[in-house]
Amino acid sequence: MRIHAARLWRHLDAMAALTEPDRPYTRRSFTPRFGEGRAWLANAFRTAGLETEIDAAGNLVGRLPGLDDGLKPIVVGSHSDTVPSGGRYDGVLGVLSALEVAQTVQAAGKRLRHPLEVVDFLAEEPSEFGLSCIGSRAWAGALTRGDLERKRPDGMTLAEGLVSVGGDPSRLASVQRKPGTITAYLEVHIEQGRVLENSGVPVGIVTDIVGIRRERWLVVGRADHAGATPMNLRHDALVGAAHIIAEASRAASETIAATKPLVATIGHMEVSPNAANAVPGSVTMTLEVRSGDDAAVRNFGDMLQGRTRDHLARLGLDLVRSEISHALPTPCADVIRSAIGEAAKALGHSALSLPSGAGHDGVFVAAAGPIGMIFVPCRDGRSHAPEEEITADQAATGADVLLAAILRLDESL
Ligand code: HGY
Ligand code: MN
Ligand code: MN
Repeated sequence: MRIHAARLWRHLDAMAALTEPDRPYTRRSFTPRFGEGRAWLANAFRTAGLETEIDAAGNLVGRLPGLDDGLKPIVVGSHSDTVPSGGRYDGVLGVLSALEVAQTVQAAGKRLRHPLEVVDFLAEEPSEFGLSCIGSRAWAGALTRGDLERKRPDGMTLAEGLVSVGGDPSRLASVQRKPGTITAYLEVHIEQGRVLENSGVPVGIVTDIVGIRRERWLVVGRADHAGATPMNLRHDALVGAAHIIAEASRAASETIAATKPLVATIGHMEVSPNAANAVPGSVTMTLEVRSGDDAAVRNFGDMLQGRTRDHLARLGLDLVRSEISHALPTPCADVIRSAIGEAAKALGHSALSLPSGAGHDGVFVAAAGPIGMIFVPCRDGRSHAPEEEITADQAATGADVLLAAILRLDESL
């Protein structure tokens, strides 16, 4: 049994067309464009014969019953939201590969032993509410009351956001997937790095998913007139922020040769009053730290604050830090990694094992059962950019390996 490569590629093109026209490819969660993508997916799920609903956490879930509905479901999926001006394949390749598997099984007249669930998880990318993996976080029972009260810039709360996409914040407990309630979770994703492409290997077997910590850093100085304020009397928050950013990069670069290197990024910043003729009075930025070493991730902020404290004091600046989110490094299950390796081999593809430097919904789905991920190469390792590119063959390989791995796990678990 093989997937229908042309249909998968056609579906990828159809979803790529559903983007903010001036910023391909942008389908930000909780926006009308995202809603268009959801409508397309829900229709495709139903057309494929999946019993389809939006769960209380805003996830789109399509179900195929199994021969033995007493068995826990095999879950496959990813996310259809994007970062701004992001990629054409990040996330949506996994959702459409999962749909393709369901369509292929249906067309073959085969009924799996296990129920099969095809899922588009809500808001895997950091949303305007400042939180990522919203739908899968709810499955892990980790979406807190405080999270639901988070507001995005226009004042909408996350609770209201969930309702806007068809969820129901009052029923989140009903979607929690307790430990042992899924047989396996598998996700196809582009590597978003260069290892597979540089190795000339078409299939990646993910060993573990990196841990990610995000903190809000507020640098407080004093807004002043940019012309009338002498340099020695300024408390310029952006000068302090620049020092923090440079020091974060230096400190993270020192770990490059570590067994589990750490990366640090400050990719989001708001300057106030953000005027050419005003000395910046405050800067709010997001410090993001990732590593397979959770202790290093947890300690980085304190270390960085220590390294910059004197410099900020000399500038007369204060610093206010707060945690946004902290996700643990998550191992992929050996049983699923083996099934992926056997599937690739049976299909005549070479495969290599590698960690994921990107975060994924599997980090939260792992609370319910064993997870695994299949990577396919992307050109020059580019992602989170419009240049993200894969070939139809690479897309088909990922979906074929997903199908073959599911058939193995369906028999063996
Ligand atoms: O940020 C990530 O690692 C993922 O692409 N959301
Ligand atoms: Mn992404
Ligand atoms: Mn992704």
